[in-house]
Formats: sequence, structure tokens, C-alpha cells
Amino acid sequence: MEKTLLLLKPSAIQRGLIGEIISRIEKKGLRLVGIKMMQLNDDILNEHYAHLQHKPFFQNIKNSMMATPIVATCWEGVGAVEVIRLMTGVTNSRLALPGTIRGDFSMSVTENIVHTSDSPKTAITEIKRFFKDEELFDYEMASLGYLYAKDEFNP
Ligand code: IDP
Ligand code: MG
Repeated sequence: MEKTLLLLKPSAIQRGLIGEIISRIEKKGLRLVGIKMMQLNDDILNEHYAHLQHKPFFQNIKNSMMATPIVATCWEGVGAVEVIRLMTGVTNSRLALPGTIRGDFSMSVTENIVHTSDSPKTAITEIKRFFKDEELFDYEMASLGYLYAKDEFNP
């Protein structure tokens, strides 16, 4: 099944939103397969935000991501990348729709609460960046038969 990365940024930690956000994803029906607290540094952020390295705000983003530890989470489900991306909302939180994480909890572009992988290909690279193989778990989810119909997911 598809996996995706969700990082709770320092803005989520400082705003007291860790539980709320994890709870939303849990209730939606994704399976939590990895979770840990980490202090990010320049090296990992240069890699993670390489697509923004020439932007004038690059250092600001990195500083924002290093301000406190973050909580890295990995989730699994059918179409997990798209589902969590939709639940995240657009980058500029002021334009993110109500009901999304950014739309409900943030007024900022930079301090926008979460990072979420934007495609299945990116998700694979990003999960490897933040989790070792042994930090990801495979276990039976008792609710699976009620989360999906047999023609949607049949292990
Ligand atoms: P995403 O997080 O919605 O995928 P990206 O374009 O990948 O957005 O940008 C990564 C992060 O960089 C954003 O979540 C946001 O924190 C920050 N960022 C992106 N664009 C801007 C900007 O124009 N000004 C300030 N910060 C930005
Ligand atoms: Mg992105």
C-alpha cells in the first residue's frame, strides 16, 4: 500500500497541534507506520528543500524548520499521498480551504504547520530521508475490513 511522509513543523509543536493533527489523520483511516521526534539541521534541509534553494526566503524556511524539534510521521493507505495532501491544503495557509489542516490552523505561508509529500515518487525519497527501514512498522490493522471494500483493498 502507498506510504507518505507528514512532518509536524515547529509551528505545529509551538501551537500545541501535534495531537490534533495526528488525530485527524488517524480518524480518516490511515495507518501510522512510523513516528519520531527529530532536530533538523542544515544538511537534511538543504536536501529536503533543494527545489527552493534559489529562493530569497530559503534561509528563512530552514531557520523556521530548525527552530524546535519536529515530529516526523509516516502513514499508509490507498492513495495515501493524495489523501493527506488534500487534507493539508495549499501552501499559503490564508488561501487553504476550511477543513484542511492549513486552512483551519494557520495564517502563514512559511509557518504552515505541516509538510506533506506531493507525489508518490517524492514520498518514497522523503520517507527514506527521514526514516530508517527499522523505524517503519508493519502490523495488522484490525479495522481494515471496514476501512475499505474488498474491491478497493484486498491484502
Ligand atoms: P508545500 O509545503 O505546500 O509542498 P513547497 O512549495 O514545497 O510547498 O514549499 C515548501 C515550504 O517552503 C512551504 O511549506 C513553506 O513553509 C515554504 N514556502 C514556500 N513558498 C514560500 C514563499 O513564497 N514564502 C515563504 N515561504 C515559502
Ligand atoms: Mg512541497
